[in-house]
Amino acid sequence: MRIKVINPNTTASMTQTIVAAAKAAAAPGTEIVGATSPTGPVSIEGHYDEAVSVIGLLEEIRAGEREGCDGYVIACFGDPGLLAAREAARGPVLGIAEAAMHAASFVATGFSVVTTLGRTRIIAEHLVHAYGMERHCRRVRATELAVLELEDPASDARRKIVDECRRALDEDGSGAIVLGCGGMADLARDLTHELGVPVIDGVGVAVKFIEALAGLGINTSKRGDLAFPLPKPYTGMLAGMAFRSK
Ligand code: 5HY
Repeated sequence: MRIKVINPNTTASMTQTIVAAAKAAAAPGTEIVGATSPTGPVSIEGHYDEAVSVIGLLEEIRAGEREGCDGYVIACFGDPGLLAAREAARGPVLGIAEAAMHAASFVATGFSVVTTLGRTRIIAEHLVHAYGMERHCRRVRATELAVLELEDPASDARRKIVDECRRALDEDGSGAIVLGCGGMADLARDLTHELGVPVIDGVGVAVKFIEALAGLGINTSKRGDLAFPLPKPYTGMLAGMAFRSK
């Protein structure tokens, strides 16, 4: 099985962190193909960044269809372009927010999300509602760390994340933590041990969920809204994004 793990921001070093977590989770025989978006923002920290990042993401999905990929992981906590990616793909496509929230709901009656900047909190809160996780998500918390500070040793990121996780466990009545950024993927196992509760990274979970779905031959439905996009002319700088009939 070949699973493509796509980092929708353009920071290749963050893709390395994400791919390492995906490979650590993958079963023997599962090939992980890592990809960094070829165009767009170095980090996604708001609605505009997210909207622009979707083009590069869809380019990687379309390339994956040519490369014979069986499934896809969107490794950004806003799950940007998830439904558009499902239209373009035959196999299952999972966003790390959706995957992590569902996994958390299997192991705790309440979880908190710990994410980066406060301005992105609303994006995660919208996803909590979109995925029907209101009854499980106690709170979305921000560390006020910029996404790229996660890679900066001088930012003291790990301590700030641990402190926010502890506040979530003490104040929100949560039994699990969902890490709110692909760039935090390398922290899950370590923080689970340190905090004594499930600390969930959506990259690893999404890989396992796709192995389960694709392994059972469960692909994205091509009936209705997730059918392949209708072939039509596109004009201007995105003319090449037009779909041709299958
Ligand atoms: C992410 N941004 O996972 C999100 C995190 C966030 O570039 N990768 C990003 O802050 O929403």
